[in-house]
Amino acid sequence: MSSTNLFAALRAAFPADLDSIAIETDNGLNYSWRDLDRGTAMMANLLASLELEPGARVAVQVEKSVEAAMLYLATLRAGYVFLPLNTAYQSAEIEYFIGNAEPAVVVCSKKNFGWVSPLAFQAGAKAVFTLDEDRSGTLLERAAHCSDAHTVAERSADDLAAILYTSGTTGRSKGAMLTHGNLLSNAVVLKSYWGWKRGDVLIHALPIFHVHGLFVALHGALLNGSKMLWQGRFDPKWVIGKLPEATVFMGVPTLYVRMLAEPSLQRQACSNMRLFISGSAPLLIETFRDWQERTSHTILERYGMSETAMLTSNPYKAKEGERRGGTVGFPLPGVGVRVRGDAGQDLPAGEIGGIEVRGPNVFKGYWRMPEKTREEFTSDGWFKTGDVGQIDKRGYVTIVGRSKDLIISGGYNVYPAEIEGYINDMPGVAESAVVGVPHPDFGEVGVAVLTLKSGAALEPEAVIASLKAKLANFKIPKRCYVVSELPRNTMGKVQKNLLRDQHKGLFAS
Ligand code: MLC
Ligand code: AMP
Repeated sequence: MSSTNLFAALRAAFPADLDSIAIETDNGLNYSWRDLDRGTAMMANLLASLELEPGARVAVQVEKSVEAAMLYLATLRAGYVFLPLNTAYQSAEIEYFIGNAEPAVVVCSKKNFGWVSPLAFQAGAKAVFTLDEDRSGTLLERAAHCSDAHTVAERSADDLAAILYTSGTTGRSKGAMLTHGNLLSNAVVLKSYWGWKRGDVLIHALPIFHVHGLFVALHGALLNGSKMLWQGRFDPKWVIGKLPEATVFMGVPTLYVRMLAEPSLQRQACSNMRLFISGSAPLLIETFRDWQERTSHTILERYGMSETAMLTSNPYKAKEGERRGGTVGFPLPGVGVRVRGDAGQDLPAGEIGGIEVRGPNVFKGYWRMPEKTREEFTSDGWFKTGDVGQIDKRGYVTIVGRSKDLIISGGYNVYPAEIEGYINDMPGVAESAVVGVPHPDFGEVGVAVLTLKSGAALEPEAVIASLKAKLANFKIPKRCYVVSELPRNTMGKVQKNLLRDQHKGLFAS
C-alpha cells in the first residue's frame, strides 16, 4: 500500500532549515519547524501508546493555540481521525457529538473537564485530556514523557482523516467524513491555483475548528513551508499591524468588514501583501469595492463546504480572468460543478438551479448515516450542495441563494430548524419560525418569531435567555418577537420570505 498520509505530505514541505520560524504568535511565542515536528511526534506517540483501534476518533474542543493545531497534525500523523468542535458549543451539543462519534480520545479545556469526561467515558473513550491556550493541561504533561521520534502511520487516500459535523435542515447534525485524499488533493490544487510561493507569510486569524481555518489556511501555509503569524482571537487592529510582514490573508466577510472600520487600514499597510482571500459566506459587493478602494487589492472570493473543502475560486492570475465581485469564480481544477433544475435536467449557462459537485475533494459520506448520504448524492454520483446558483458563459459561478434553510452568520452556519426545535419545546410556545436578516457586521443574523398557546405568557427576553443556556452563542437569534399568528400560504406552510421581508431593515446600518 502506498501511503498518502496527509501529514507526510505536509511534513515533506517543511523547509530544510528546521530551526527557522514556522509560527509566530500574537502572545510573543515563536515555534520553529523543528518544534512542530517534535511536538507532533510526541503527541502522536502519546496517541499510539493508547493502542486505539484503526479509525479511532480524537474529539477536540479547545481554544485556538499552536498546540491545538499540533494535536490535529499529530492525529493525522498517528493515523487517527480528527474531530474538531467549536468552542461555543454547550453541553447538550457536545453530548450529541460525543455520543454520535464515540471518540476514543477526547481533549477539552480544563474548565470543562468535569462535565466532558463523564460523557466521554460513557461513550467509550479510553482517555480524556485537557489543553488550555496557555499550554497547560494533561495532554502536554503526558506528551512530554513521549519520544520525539515517530514514523508517520501509513494511510491510503481513502482512509478517514477528519469528521466535521455540520447541522442539517432537519434532525441532528451530520458528521462529514473527509479522507486523507480529499484534503490532500484540495490542498495541492489550492497551492498552485493561488500561486503560493517561496517567502509567503500567512496571517492566520480564523478559528481552527472549521474548514476555513483548519484546512484551507493551515494546509496552505504548511504545504508551502510558509511562516504563519498566528492570532488566537481575531482583532482587526492586530491584523492590520501585521500586514506589512505578511503576504497572504484569509478571512470570512465579517473580518473584512471589521478591518474596513479601522482607519489604520490604508494602502501602504498592504503594500507587501500578495493576496486577500474571502469565503465561507457571501462577500457583499460593497465590501469588495470598499476594499479595492482603500487598499488597491482585489479580494479573491472562493466557495467551499465542510463536505467538499474548496470547490470554486476566482482566478489568482490576471491571464485567467478578472476577480469578479459577487461571484465565487471558476470550478477548481479537477472539480466538477454543474447546475441542475428541479427535474434533474442540466441547465444552460446563466440559468439558476441547484449546484451539484464532484471531484477528489468530495467527502466519503456522513458518519453512520448511509441513508442521508444516499439522499445527498445524485444517482450519477454528484453531491447536492443545497446551494442555488448559476454558471455564466465564461464559467464564473454565482451563488444566488440556498435551497437548504440555513443562515450564515459571521461565517458560522445556523440551521433555523434546530433553533425552532428548542423554541417549540418551551412551555407555552405554539410554534416558531427563525429567519435570517441582513446584518452589517455578521452579514446575516437570526430573528425568531413565535406564537403562544392560548392563555400562555412568555416574554421574548425569556426565550433568548433560555436559548443562551443551551446553544452556542452564535446561534442565538439577535431579536425575538411574540406575535398572534405566523403568515401562511394556502398550503398552510409558514411564509418565511414574508417574515424576512418584514424584518429585513432591523439592523440596517
Ligand atoms: C460571535 N457572535 C456572533 C458570531 N460570533 N453572532 C453571530 N454570528 C457570529 N459568527 C456573538 C456572540 O454570540 C456574542 O454575543 C458576541 O458576538 C461576542 O462574541 P465573541 O466570541 O467575542 O465574538 P467575536 O470574537 O467578535 O467573533 C466574531 C467572529 C467569529 C466573526 C470573529 O464569529 C469568527 O471567528 N467567525 C469565523 C467563522 C469561521 O471560521 N467560519 C468558517 C467556516 S468553514 P453575546 O450576545 O453573547 O454578547 C466554511 C466552509 C468554507 O464555512 O467555505 O470556508
Ligand atoms: P459549512 O457547512 O460551514 O461548510 O458551510 C458551507 C456553506 O457556506 C456553503 O454550502 C455555502 O452555502 C456557504 N459558502 C461558502 N463560501 C461561500 C461564498 N464565498 N459565498 C456564498 N456562500 C458561501
